[in-house]
Amino acid sequence: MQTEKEDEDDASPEEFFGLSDFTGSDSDQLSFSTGDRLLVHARTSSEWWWAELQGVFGYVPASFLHQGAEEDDASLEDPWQDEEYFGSYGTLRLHLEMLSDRSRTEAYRQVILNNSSSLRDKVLMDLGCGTGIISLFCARLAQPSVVYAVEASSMADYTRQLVKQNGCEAVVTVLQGRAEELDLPDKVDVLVSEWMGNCLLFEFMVESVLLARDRWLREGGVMWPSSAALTLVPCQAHSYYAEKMAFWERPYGLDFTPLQPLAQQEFFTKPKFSHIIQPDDCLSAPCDVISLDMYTLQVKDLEEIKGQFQFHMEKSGSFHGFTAWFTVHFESLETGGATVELNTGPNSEPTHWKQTLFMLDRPVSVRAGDSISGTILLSRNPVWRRHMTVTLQWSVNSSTEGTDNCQVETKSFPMWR
Ligand code: 6LC
Repeated sequence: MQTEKEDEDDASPEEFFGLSDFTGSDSDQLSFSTGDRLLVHARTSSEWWWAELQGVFGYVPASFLHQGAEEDDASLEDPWQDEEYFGSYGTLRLHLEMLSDRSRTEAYRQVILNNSSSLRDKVLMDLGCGTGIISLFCARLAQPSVVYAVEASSMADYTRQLVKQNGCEAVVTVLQGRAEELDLPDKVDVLVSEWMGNCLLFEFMVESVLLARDRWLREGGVMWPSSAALTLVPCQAHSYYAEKMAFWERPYGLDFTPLQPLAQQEFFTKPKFSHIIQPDDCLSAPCDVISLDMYTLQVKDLEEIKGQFQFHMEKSGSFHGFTAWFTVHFESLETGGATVELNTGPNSEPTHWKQTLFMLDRPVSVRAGDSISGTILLSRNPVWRRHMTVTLQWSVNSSTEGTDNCQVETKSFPMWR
């Protein structure tokens, strides 16, 4: 054992290369460019390593580095993981989940129905049409001249059959392929898509939508959804905490607390998808932290999206973490028509997205009147383009104790790499 430890300490630094440019945000961090050769002296944590670049030392984000100048795993594998991604949409499981989600599917149906007269003779694109439900709603509930139903997965074969089976083949044209490689005879008047992932952006299908907008939406055309927002709330999560963390305190009358650091690492490092937050577990009113305008949003804006929050506790309780969800809006094309909203939050019908829970390492007691302020940062993974890291930074300001106790905490949650 002793010799192994010594070997580790004496280990010479490992050579890594910059995968993309990184600009350090403080003097402890080392800035570098794509292709720079760095020497990693210590893998301090799973995310931050202590490294050297031309004699200068600092922390670097592990996800921005790769070993071996050319043959890195991302270049062997596709950074979009399209084979796996479109492979999974080639089976029924996800389509069943999406179609069974009534709030989601009904929201799109309502949009078409509310705008049916404005859609008359229009050219539409349904990007990522899956089984073609939105395109079929368009053909059945309105009279567009054509609907281009674009689908990259092998489901497109079946979608074509479904279009025929439902007598919509004169209007709906199914195009199998990636929207990025599409060729159309004309631009479209309306670009409709259901692109939202967990925590709004996960999967980054939104990039395909933005590229299609820039290439295929005519001047003055319509985007559905037209805008999107990410909402956050500080919350309690007693039962999840009890199930994954408090459990180790006294199972079968024994003390298993030495496993708690492991539990924290295993259960609280990544966010919990598919959380259902009870309105009662919200400690304050929620706050929109990020708003996206689907007309002006640019692909490059997706690399880093920042938001701010300030919450005022409405009740006392245990602050276990933050819960996030999103809302999208569909503008009306009819004069005086109402906007349609698809809200995936705790006060709306549950959807297949449910909510996303970000657990703190340890709960903090808060009292009514306290406030929690801070920032959220969504950083897209520089390599794995469908993934991102959510970094939360916050401080709790007590209403009863002095103002000198507001320590700033920070935690980064990879989703998934
Ligand atoms: C819905 C995703 C659907 O859109 C799924 O059927 C997938 O194969 C398709 N899709 C995704 N990206 C593209 C693209 N670039 N070109 C063509 N089809 C695409 C995702 N919905 C939720 N996550 N809810």
